[in-house]
Amino acid sequence: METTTKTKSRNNLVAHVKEDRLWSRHEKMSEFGAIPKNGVNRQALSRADVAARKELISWAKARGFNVAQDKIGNLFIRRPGLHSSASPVMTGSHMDSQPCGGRFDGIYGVLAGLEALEAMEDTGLKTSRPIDVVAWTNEEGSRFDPGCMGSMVYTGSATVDAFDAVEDADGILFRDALSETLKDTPVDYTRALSEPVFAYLEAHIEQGPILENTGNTIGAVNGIQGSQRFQIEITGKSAHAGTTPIASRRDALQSAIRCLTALNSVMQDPEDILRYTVGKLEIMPNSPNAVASQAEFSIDLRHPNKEFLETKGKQISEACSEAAPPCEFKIFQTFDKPPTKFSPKIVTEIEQIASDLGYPNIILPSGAFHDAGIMASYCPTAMIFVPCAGGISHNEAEFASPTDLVAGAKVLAACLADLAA
Ligand code: HGY
Ligand code: MN
Ligand code: MN
Repeated sequence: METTTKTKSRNNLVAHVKEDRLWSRHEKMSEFGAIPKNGVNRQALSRADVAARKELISWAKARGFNVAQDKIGNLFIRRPGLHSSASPVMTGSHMDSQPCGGRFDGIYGVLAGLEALEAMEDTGLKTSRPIDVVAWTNEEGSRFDPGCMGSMVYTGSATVDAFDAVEDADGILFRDALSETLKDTPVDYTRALSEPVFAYLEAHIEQGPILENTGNTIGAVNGIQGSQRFQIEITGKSAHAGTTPIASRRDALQSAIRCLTALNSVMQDPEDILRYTVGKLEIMPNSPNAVASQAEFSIDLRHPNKEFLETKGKQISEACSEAAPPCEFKIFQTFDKPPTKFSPKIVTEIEQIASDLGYPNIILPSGAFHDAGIMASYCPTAMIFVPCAGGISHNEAEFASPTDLVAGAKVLAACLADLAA
């Protein structure tokens, strides 16, 4: 008898998760920071980010949910439970995007979470635990390095002022952009950092081709590969392009080229599992007739094996110490997240619910990092993936279908209801 009531209430809840409401919210959100070719540039704490936050708050308030913000700008939408003092079940993701980002990376997890809360309101579902939808500050780490600042500060793996002095390309300090955002975002109250969380669940597009290639709608994500990020600064001496002999130059650009050539051979992986990316390269004074005095480049390094990743990370300085002279170089490590394992119990629950709802599903690891990677050491955590076309992401062409998006939101809603029961 008990199971049929539970199944009935789950089917009723899932039936109230609405594809068109979820899709139209994605369309609205893609207006904030819209760029050509259907992309978004909604970088952390930008005006577009603040505008998107205000829109989200207006949707939450329209349903009578409470909205709070903590000191690092994480935004929380709360649906109360019968036991208001019980630690909440939390879901969400990030609203900030890459400079040439897509309309689904991050924002999907926030909107799927809101959709789940709306469906619970529509069915009058009572949960014993409160449920929070969170929008984490600066997951991407493209404007302000590193990523996952909001979740790292929330969980205590970074202090609230750890990133104050981080500057963006225009010299704006993170601390100043944050205080602007906190001032401009209308919330009901300020939430404390590091409040306990019963469980955390994040819905996200896969950002890879596995679900699409295997014909699966739902990915029960069991972990995230390890991820390290570095900033390398090479210092030479600016000089006149016409009068300075090559032999006496300290050319930071030529030194960077030697370092990058050396690093390309160090980072060779015949199995093509290591992910080594140099995405950013800045030259100063960047003038055609002045020898470069400074070259700065980023390194993004990822691998599922902790020891292999650490070994590769350590080889960066060896490669540069050989290649950089006669210029000096400095290496700053800005992010270091070993491989993450998610909660097997919640992963199984996601698989079970997806199968009950008739969605083909598989277990898979995540190649991309997420705030869930930070939350995994704070509370039982897992992720739900949905396919994205061609696995394309961090690109304006990123696309996920309304049917796949709502499938993930239905599984999420059912999972949240079970966890908060
Ligand atoms: O870079 C990442 O893995 C994430 O998409 N920000
Ligand atoms: Mn993301
Ligand atoms: Mn991303």
